[in-house]
Amino acid sequence: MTATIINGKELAHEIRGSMKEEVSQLIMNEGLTPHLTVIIVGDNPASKSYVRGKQKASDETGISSDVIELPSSVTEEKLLQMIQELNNDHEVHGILVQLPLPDHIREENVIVTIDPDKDVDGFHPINIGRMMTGEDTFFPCTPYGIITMLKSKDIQIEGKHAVVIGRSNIVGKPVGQLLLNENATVTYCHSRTENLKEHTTRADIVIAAIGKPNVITTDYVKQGAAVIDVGINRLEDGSLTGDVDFDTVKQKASYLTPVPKGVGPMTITMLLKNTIKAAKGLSKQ
Ligand code: L34
Repeated sequence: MTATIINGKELAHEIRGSMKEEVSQLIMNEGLTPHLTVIIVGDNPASKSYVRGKQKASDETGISSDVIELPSSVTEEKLLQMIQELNNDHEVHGILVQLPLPDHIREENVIVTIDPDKDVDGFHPINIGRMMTGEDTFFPCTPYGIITMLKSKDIQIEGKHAVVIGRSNIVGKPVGQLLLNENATVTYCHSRTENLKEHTTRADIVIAAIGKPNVITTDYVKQGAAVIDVGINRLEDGSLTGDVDFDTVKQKASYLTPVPKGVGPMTITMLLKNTIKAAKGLSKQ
């Protein structure tokens, strides 16, 4: 068996095409241009590249955006104050603070300062709570992109066993919750899990969000499983690779996502989707 490759870049383009339509309708009919403000602190090259991707994708779909670049020496107080100003700015619909932040800034303080109705990352505890209780809200972009990829191929989630490897607040935990909301049976595995293979080889759907290059080899995967690779590992030669050993797992899985051109472009697309939702007014949906 050779897996069907789910090309996130192509799917992202398709979805952005219909979003572009939706945005131009919003502009024409309601005079409303969705606006996203991204804050980036410091000069982490990977963060800069992702933020450029977000700007480019916003432009493509007619969403207006701006990026506030702050030096890594910025104080937490100053950053929180800037977020407050954006909360009060009626022209800003979505606010995103690119992570990771420098060590002297407490991420959790930043996240709770963003107005939940502008929290297009879906990281605010209020929005996480809404997601857990099954309400509509801003879903975290990477998990939302993963669910969208599975659905784009009509991969059955309901009743299936999904194994999530990784338990970060931005990927592992929320993707497990979204899979549960779709009626999957969910197992969370992580760095302290004993006998990892025993869990992953029982999975119909594997979500690999470990952060180590090519560690998920064929002996972790059941024949015919759908495998989603969330890893973005940069090798010494500058190339990107996922957590999954693509060339071998492709021979065993039914579906597989590549890196690059897999989950990454979908993360950005779901951010745009959330920004449109924010512009329309989350509570008015
Ligand atoms: N606040 N911080 C906040 N929100 C997020 O949603 C993110 N994330 C993660 C890191 N920090 C964040 C992103 O934007 C990861 N991430 C992200 C976004 C886009 C891509 C990868 C990660 C992406 O487009 N990847 C391309 C390759 C890009 C390259 O070559 O550098 C791909 O095809 O996978």
